[in-house]
Amino acid sequence: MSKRTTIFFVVVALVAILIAGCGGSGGTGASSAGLNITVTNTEFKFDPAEITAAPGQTVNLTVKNAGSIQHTWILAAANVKLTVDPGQTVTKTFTAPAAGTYEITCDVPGHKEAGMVGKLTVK
Ligand SMILES: [Cu+2]
Repeated sequence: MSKRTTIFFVVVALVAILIAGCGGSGGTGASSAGLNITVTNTEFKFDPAEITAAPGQTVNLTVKNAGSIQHTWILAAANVKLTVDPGQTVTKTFTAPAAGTYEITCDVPGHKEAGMVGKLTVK
């Protein structure tokens, strides 16, 4: 490989890195972009149990109940309470609160104790 060819490939690689870098920062920097999250409830857990959002970000939440009894998905910090019957899917759009860590629970008696606890991390 000649010296000139080598320089050409180094320049191409650098441009590729720059383009990739711009795309990445554009995606994470836009906190106003909606975040789509789908959670599946079963006995007795949320999947995923832990979700992450940016402060003030619009969150389009979908909660499915794949279990055999009723469950809820509660994020008190954002005033969200979804009650989902078995086989049902419920959606809700809410605004992520300020930076912090918030608890998500199912308030059907005994479920939280059985492990229906999740976490929203806002950062
Ligand atoms: Cu439950």
